Amino acid sequence: MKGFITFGEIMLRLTPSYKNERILSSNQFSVGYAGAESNIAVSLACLGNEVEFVTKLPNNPLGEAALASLRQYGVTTKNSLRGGNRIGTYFIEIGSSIRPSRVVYDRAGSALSAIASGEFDWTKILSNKKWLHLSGITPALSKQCAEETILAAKTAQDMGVKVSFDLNFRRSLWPNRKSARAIFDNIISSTDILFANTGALKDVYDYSFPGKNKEDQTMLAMEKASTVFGIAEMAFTIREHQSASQNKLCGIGYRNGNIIRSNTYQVEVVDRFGTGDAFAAGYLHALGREWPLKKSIDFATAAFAYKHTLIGDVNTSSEQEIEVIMEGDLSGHV
Ligand code: KDG
Repeated sequence: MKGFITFGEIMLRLTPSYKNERILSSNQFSVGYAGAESNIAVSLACLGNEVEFVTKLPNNPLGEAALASLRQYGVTTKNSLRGGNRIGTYFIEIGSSIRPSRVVYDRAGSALSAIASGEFDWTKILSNKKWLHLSGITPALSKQCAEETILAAKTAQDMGVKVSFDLNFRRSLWPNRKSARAIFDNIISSTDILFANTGALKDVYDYSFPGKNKEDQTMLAMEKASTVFGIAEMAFTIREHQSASQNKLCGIGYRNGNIIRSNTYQVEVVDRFGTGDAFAAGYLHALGREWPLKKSIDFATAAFAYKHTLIGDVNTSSEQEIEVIMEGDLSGHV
């Protein structure tokens, strides 16, 4: 068995073409195609892995362009469906100093959100695959997307395909936290590796984690998650805002009760979108390579840091490029 599969929505990403311009006043937008799970697929492909992305896109040039944007990096899409009315779209306004970044979704009724039961044959799609990656965004898109995400996870588990799940809680996509919780619990029961951060766990599960710094809080969160969910492997990110454009980053890895902190990076934030995806892809790549926990979490965090410096959602760095910046540990506490 080999190769990764990711399942989710890839969208048309529109960003004002001029730096610091607002969505409201922009009359020129830069085009990209992205989505949490497709970002991970591209990143895994750039790191040298075999990876397939599964989705549904309209049978029009926008759907074609979205798939082509993945194929250019070597991501295969043979089980992706064509049809439905429209591609999901989102607009991003990159923030600066006192003005936060902003996302406007225009994705209701997208081809993926409107899928019907039975459109994806998960047993066929997952045959001969080693890993399935899912995120908390896809089940938020519609009732059928939630059922499909749960079915994909359960089928993978039954077939011996490892499942990774990134909590990726997007508040604006859910009616309330309770509905997210019920579905996440279901997916997590089939999950081998969990990606998250303390903020997401607090938001969804209302947990609080005392601790003198973010590292202590994250370690407590991981211990709690391992007890509550029975998960043996997790990788969480930690971010400290030093200023609007300077962040200090690290990651914590948890494997069978062992917890390890990664190297620390200070980055100038060019574009924060997709940084968690770069982290998850880095960690999955490390798992595929069977690296020890310390090297795995260091690599994932270096990929996380690298993505902050790139415009767009996708981390296109190679294994060698990430290894070069792994030398840059600041060794401070976050
Ligand atoms: O993780 C980055 C994603 O948030 C971005 O690519 C858009 O998939 C997206 C979403 O639904 O927010």
